[in-house]
This record gives sequence, structure tokens and C-alpha cells, in this order.
Amino acid sequence: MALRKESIMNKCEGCGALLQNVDKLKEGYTTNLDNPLCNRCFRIRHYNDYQLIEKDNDYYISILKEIKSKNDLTLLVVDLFQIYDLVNLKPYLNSNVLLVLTKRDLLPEKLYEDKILSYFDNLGLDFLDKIIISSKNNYHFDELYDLILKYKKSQYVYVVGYTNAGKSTLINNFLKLYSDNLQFITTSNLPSTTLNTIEIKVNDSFSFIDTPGILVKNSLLDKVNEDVFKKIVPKKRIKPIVYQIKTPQSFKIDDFLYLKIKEKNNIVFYLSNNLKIERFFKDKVPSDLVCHKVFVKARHDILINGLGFIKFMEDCEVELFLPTNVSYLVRFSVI
Ligand SMILES: Nc1nc2c(ncn2[C@@H]2O[C@H](COP(=O)(O)OP(=O)(O)OP(=O)(O)O)[C@@H](O)[C@H]2O)c(=O)[nH]1
Ligand SMILES: [Mg+2]
Repeated sequence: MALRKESIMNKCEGCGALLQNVDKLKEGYTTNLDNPLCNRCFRIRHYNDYQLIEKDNDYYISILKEIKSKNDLTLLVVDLFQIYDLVNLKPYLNSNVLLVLTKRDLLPEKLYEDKILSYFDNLGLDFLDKIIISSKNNYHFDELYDLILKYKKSQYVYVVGYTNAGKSTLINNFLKLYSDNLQFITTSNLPSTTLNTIEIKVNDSFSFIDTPGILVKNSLLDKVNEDVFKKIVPKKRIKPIVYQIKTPQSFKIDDFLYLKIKEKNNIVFYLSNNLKIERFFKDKVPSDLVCHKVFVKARHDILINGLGFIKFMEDCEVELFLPTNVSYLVRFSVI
């Protein structure tokens, strides 16, 4: 795979797939090979009609390995609202990685940004620098631009990360703010939008190379249909929902989360505003969910992969019921 030769290959400008006019169901299909976009990108952009094209993680890893060998500046884009297994990426990252934590606009305005940054310091990964941004409201974009100029090794800056993190949106926003280039990359709220590397010139200082996102393992988002997916992924700033707990009780969200709390506590849900939380004072444990007994310290959160997080004000042991193979982690609270 030649990462820097895309301008002379016939690639879709929106997703990077090689254009072809043979198989309608395969990536890069177009009726006219002179079109700049494949049919799939055209339909995402104009009809919001998304066609899922699945690849396996070996494909993404092979792209990461090739990027590592270049030793150029790499932006590792991380959605602040999701849990990613960043430690597992360590073997595939070079020593020129800038950590870009994005979607700040979704989290409450009051937040200890330093605490978030220190959480990522403790993962055992070496970053040149770290920055919290939002592509939605240009938050810290000038600062990110300066960091790129400071750390870039050549004219190429690679953008990597898990699927849906916001890599292509970040690049499009850069083009809007700092470039005359009118091109833009296809984005969507569903996974695996970018299918191959895309080289895109920002200005004479540098070009970005966008990459397809790595698939997220053990996420609730893999276990639900498209309608529920859209409900779970937040689009607007999350409104925290607080519950005072004085007697044993349980909480249920749709058919994918059930939480049992026995002791006094105050808890806060940070989830998409489109989800409804039901409270019960009698047990109604769903039989198809897996029970995890979780000890949570005061002012810690349980983060549920793909869903969001729940803050606990007091020490407690809770029973958390989730679908099979959905992971969670406990982390000190940053809000
Ligand atoms: N609220 C908010 N949404 C964002 C932000 N950045 C990206 N998004 C949304 O996140 C979703 C995924 O964005 P993409 O740019 O397509 O993500 P990607 O990392 O390129 O995904 P792949 O191409 O699948 O690897 C889209 O719905 C974007 O609108 C942000 O800063 N804030
Ligand atoms: Mg993309």
C-alpha cells in the first residue's frame, strides 16, 4: 500500500476507496469513473443514506504499521466520550504522536480538563503533547494548529484513531479555517465511514493524511441496531441527570443497562439526552444481561463502553448488568 501516492490513483475524494464500476455492493462503486465521489459517499452526503462496509482490524493495523515506519507527526484522535483501548495501540505508534481529545462540546462546560489530561498521562503512552478540542465550535483549533507547526517532521501529518472519533471532521474543520482547499472528506455518525487513506493539502505548510478508523471492541454500539445507535451517540451537550438514593433501588435504560444500588448515594448519569432512564424500587433484573459486581470509590465514574458514564459521590458496591461482551471501566471523576 503506497500511502503517499493517492493523488495519482483514482480514489474517491470522500472516503479514499479505489473507484470501480463493477460491483455495486463493494466499496468505491460508481457508474462513472470520472466522478470524484463513489456512490456510497454521494448517498451519505445527499440522502444521509449510509451503507456499512466492514473490514477486519488487520487492515487498519497494516495502515498503522506503515505510518509508524514513516516517523512523521501523527495525531491520535480520541473521542472524549468513549472508552478506547489506547494501550493496545502502543506497538503501532511512533514516538511523534500528538494526542487530540475531541468532542469537548458534548461534555458539561464545567470540567477539570487537567484531570482528563492527567488520566491520559497515566496510560504508559508517550505523547509529544496533548490537547482537548472541539470541531463543532473550533475550541482550541488555533492552539492545535500551532502544535502541528511545532512538531511536524515533514509536509505530512497523519490522523489516526478509532472509528467515529472525529478524524475526518477535524480535517474538514482545518480546511475551513486555514485553507483555500474546497475539498472535504465524507463524515457520518455511523462507524467505518473513511475506507482508505486520503491525502488532503491544507496549505503550503502541510497536508493531512486521513485514515480509516480502527474498529472498537466490546462496545455497546456494536450490539444495537442503527436506530438505537443514533439514540445512544450524543449530538448535543449532555445534560447530567442526578438521583439521590436513600433506599435500595434500580435503574434501567432501554434493554441494555440495569443498575442495582443498595446503599445511600448520590449518582449522576452522563448519557445522550435522547435516552430515558427508568427507576424501580422493586427488582426487575432482565435475564439476558450479564451481571458485574463493581466496587466504586467516592467521586469515581463507571464508564460503559459506547454509552457514557455514571458518577458516584460515595463509596459503594453496585450490580451493573450489561449485554455480553460490553466492557466498562472505573475512573476518577473529571466533572
Ligand atoms: N459534537 C461533536 N461531534 C463531532 C465532533 N467531531 C466529530 N463529530 C461527529 O462524530 C461523528 C464521526 O465523525 P467522523 O469525522 O466521520 O469520524 P471518523 O473518525 O473520521 O470516523 P471513521 O471515518 O469511521 O474512522 C460525526 O457524526 C461527526 O459530526 C465534535 O468535535 N463534536
Ligand atoms: Mg473518517
